[in-house]
Amino acid sequence: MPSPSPGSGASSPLRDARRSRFTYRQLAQLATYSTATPLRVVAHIDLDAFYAQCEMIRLGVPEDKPLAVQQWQGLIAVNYPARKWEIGRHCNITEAKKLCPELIAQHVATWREGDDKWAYRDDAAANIATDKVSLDPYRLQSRKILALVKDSLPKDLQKVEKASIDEVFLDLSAQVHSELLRRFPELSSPPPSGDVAESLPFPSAAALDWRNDNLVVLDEDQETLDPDWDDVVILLGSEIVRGVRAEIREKLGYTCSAGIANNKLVSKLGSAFKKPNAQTVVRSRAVLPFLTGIKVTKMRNLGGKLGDQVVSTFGTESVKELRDIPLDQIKAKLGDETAVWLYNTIRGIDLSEVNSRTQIKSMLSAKSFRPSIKTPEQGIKWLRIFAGDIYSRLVEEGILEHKRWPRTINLHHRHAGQTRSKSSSIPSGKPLDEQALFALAKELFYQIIAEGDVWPCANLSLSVSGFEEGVKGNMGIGAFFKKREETPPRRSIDTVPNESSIMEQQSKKPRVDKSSIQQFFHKRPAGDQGPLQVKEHLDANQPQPDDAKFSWLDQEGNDADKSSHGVIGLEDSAHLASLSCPRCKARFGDEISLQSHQDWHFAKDIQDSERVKPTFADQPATSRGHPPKGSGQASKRGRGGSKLEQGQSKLTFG
Ligand code: TTP
Ligand code: CA
Ligand code: CA
Repeated sequence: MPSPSPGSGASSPLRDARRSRFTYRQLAQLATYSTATPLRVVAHIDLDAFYAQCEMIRLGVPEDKPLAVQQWQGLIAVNYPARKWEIGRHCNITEAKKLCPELIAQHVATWREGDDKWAYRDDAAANIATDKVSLDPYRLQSRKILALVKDSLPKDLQKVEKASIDEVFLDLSAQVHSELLRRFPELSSPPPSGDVAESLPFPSAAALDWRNDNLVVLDEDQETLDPDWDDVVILLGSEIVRGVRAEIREKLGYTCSAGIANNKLVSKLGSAFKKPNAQTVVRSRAVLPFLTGIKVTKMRNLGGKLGDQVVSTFGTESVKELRDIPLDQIKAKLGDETAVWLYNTIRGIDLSEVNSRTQIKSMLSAKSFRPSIKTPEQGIKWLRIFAGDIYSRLVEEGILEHKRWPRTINLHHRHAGQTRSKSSSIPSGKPLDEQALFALAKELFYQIIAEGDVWPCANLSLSVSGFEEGVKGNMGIGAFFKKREETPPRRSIDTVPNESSIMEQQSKKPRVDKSSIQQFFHKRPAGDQGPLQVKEHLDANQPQPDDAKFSWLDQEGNDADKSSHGVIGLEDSAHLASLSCPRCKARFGDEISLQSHQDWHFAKDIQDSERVKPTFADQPATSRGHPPKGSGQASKRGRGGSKLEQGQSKLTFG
């Protein structure tokens, strides 16, 4: 970490008669990543136009050239040069090319029915019926970036949470604590009174050098307050983040944006505040003014139904106005738990932990068919691809080293708006490879077919779940198999996903205020089949998945309804007006693009809501907030890791 410039940085202690607002205890808590200390430092890093940067780096495209990543006729990522031409995710490819004829449009890589590996194909856009999007290239880059972030932080003082394919949270508290004691040795002495509740001496640094950080500007009277330790720690955090970003840039070529604050909620809003290639520091004194400028519906978990309900109930989107409403009044409308959570959120209070042990809990590979498929042979071809896709991610999860192992395999089949599902235990005692997965999938498929009335089929999804930890320490492979054999395998359990099965899974959760939370959780609009399937894979009891939900992005929608949607012509402005995302109001040129985008929100919701849960559960009941589950649109497409380090995953077709 660079040292601060003499005289202007966070250094040069001189005793000051004043006392800090912070105590010795709060300082000490930094070293243990306590969420209770107001001095904690959390950063959120988000890659700029991520898929677009991946393609630019892969193709060696100069940085100033406009480039977009195409999925069928839509765009899923647009680089910043192209954004200058007013190209965005709302554009379809024709519209984008009209706006900027020089636009480089790179279609995402795809698997193709009957082919044994994913590839970048010139004709992918025209082959929605036979191709399935592969996000493996982006997962690979994502992993490289994550590994570099971890490498650039001290091994024993890091807490890194992968928050999505292109985001991480860092809890920098322990590293900052250590750096603080190094630069301000007087802080190492015990409190003179021996009482850890004693206030710290006031920091001597009168002015902090924020370099080119984007600082949230405050009223003059707040700015004239001398910096206290909360300002000093966040400056140290910001220096660390600058270093991490520089590493990513130098070693891998990517630019990213970051937010630094004292919790996840505010750091995430901070990283989005200024893009690209910028970092925004939100000091604790700036939190309230910072949030005042943000609409409540832009806040985490408030992008969906819950946010809409808040706006309609209280008649405002303004965080500032919502803050004027007394807690009791919010409780009366939203129930105690949601009210407390909302009350805290609009004040920038978030005690959720940065969780470095997030684990994938299910993996899913799926395809919606447009047109629907009509024969078992067609289905089998896709099952092969799914088995290969899932297996490569299992390898990444450490299945070859027996680190983690799924216990259940599940196949969903959609016909005439109805989803059928079969699952079975994955037999123990022999290695689980791609062929074994394929064989299990076929078995389930034949069981479904045997029930009759299954064609045409609009969607197939294969998933594995129920991960177990494998061998630890010196246990040999024999011990591993023995252990597994002790558990009798479950076979062929019929499960028809429906609201009740979802409720069952939900009901395993620690009890929460049903009236308030669950109503935001499951229901999607009638007739929308997608989420039902998705929720089938939702197990709120499990630890948070990794970027699993991003698999949702490669499902080409997974919505049977889509097979009937045509792409809507640009000139059809009446349709266009209706093709806007109800969440973020982004507009789309066709329904498939809109659906892909909504799927993305959907996946993010689950991810966000799952991530906040453990901390809420840890809190005392009285102060417990809650993650308003998915804001009514939650779903999860299980999927997770990704594939082998080098190149492409090979599928052996037999
Ligand atoms: P984002 O981080 O939301 O966006 P971005 O990285 O493209 O751009 P920004 O600079 O504003 O952060 O999403 C990360 C990747 O996820 C994005 O590059 C492509 C993918 N994605 C989709 O596939 N569909 C979507 O609707 C969205 C929002 C993202
Ligand atoms: Ca991004
Ligand atoms: Ca992101």
